[in-house]
Amino acid sequence: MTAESCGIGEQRVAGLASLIGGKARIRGWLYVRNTVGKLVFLRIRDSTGVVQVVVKRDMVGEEVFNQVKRLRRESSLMVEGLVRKDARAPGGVEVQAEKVRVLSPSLEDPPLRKNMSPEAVWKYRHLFIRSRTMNTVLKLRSSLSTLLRQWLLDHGYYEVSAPSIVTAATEGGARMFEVSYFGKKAFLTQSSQFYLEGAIFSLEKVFCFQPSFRAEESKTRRHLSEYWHLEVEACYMDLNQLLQLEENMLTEVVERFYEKHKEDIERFNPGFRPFEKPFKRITYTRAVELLRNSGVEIEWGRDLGVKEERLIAVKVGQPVFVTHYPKETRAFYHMPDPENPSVVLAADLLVWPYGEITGGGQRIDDYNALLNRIVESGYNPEDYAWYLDLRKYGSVPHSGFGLGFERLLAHILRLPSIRYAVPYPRTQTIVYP
Ligand code: NSS
Repeated sequence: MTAESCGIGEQRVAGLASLIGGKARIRGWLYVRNTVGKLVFLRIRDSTGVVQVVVKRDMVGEEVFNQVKRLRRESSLMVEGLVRKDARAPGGVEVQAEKVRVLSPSLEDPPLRKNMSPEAVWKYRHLFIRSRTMNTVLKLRSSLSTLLRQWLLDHGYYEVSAPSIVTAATEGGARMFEVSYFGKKAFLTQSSQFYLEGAIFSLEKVFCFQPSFRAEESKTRRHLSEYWHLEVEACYMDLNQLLQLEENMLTEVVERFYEKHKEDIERFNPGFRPFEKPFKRITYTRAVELLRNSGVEIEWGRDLGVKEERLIAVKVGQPVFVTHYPKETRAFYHMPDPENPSVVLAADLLVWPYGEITGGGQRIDDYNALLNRIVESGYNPEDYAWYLDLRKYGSVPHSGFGLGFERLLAHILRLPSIRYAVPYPRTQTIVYP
């Protein structure tokens, strides 16, 4: 019998408040069970919320009542009944069950508790994502990625796909996962940038949103071995225009995201305010001065670590672009500043406490200049022959950036680690489930 044929519309929990006095059928999972005398109170969750269901023996019959009384958490079930107003129940409504069907009883009590150890949280991640907290995080994640995509599509960018299995490093070879590829050595991609650079010569403005892989041996709260990377690349764009693009995209998307999910966001991060334009800007050289004035010992030429990035975000205000990094701290493809070739036209966007959430810059667009940098950086130009081709056939000035999607989400929600911003994290210690 379908829901329609018995005259009862199938409902989601969140929609029950509009059905008070009427009948509904819901399907979901048992969240909490309480027996009080001849009544069993079930809290049932679906993707939209939690509702209380009252089961009475004389309404559902002896057999079903006894089955429900013993039901373990996470059993899946279907309930039909009358929707009643009840100010004490979650969501302000209660369902008085007339019919209960257990779709599949849990075979054991699930290993989910309120205060689980971090080890257990990751070991049972496949079950833990059923929690109300993770349900909200995953919904917000889906919404934020949609808004970012939509913004880029609305601004004339095409989404392209890039391979995950590649033959060369973009960000330094030591941090690559090696794969055996039909007897040859290949790697999981660190960034799709080079493939996007290839695509601009066809589409001019492109982006991709897909995983990047980093074999970094770091157990910090801001590193994943596999993270979702939003990368954007466009023709005829210089560093200033790139920063403008990042600023516009992030302020508009985050504002829209905040408006749409204010209540949820504030529950995670009561102090959150959307980004405001213009973002602060500071050169690397000025940042070093500022750090030194704050008592940090740092040599000019050394890359900034997370502690330094945080301090800059606090001192200058956030978000802040740090620009014009020393050439040696950045990958070979960055364009040297014509006015001071010891620094490159690159910029990282820093926030507190995660530090860098985007990294990007203007690319070297001259064939010989790129070839020289590849050699100077100790790479084999043959490994980059196709990338060099992009400078051989109709090169144009161009720029792009990459955004660590989990870092942005974790920043907005103030999650304790970016691991919580992804359903199934991959880190140095987590590769299961
Ligand atoms: O290494 S990046 O700084 N830059 C690139 O990969 C460029 N090829 C991107 C481009 O211009 N198309 O990484 C970009 C961002 C960085 O700012 C972080 O927010 C994020 O990617 N990122 C990470 N997120 C999570 N975990 C790890 N390990 C990680 N590494 C970088």
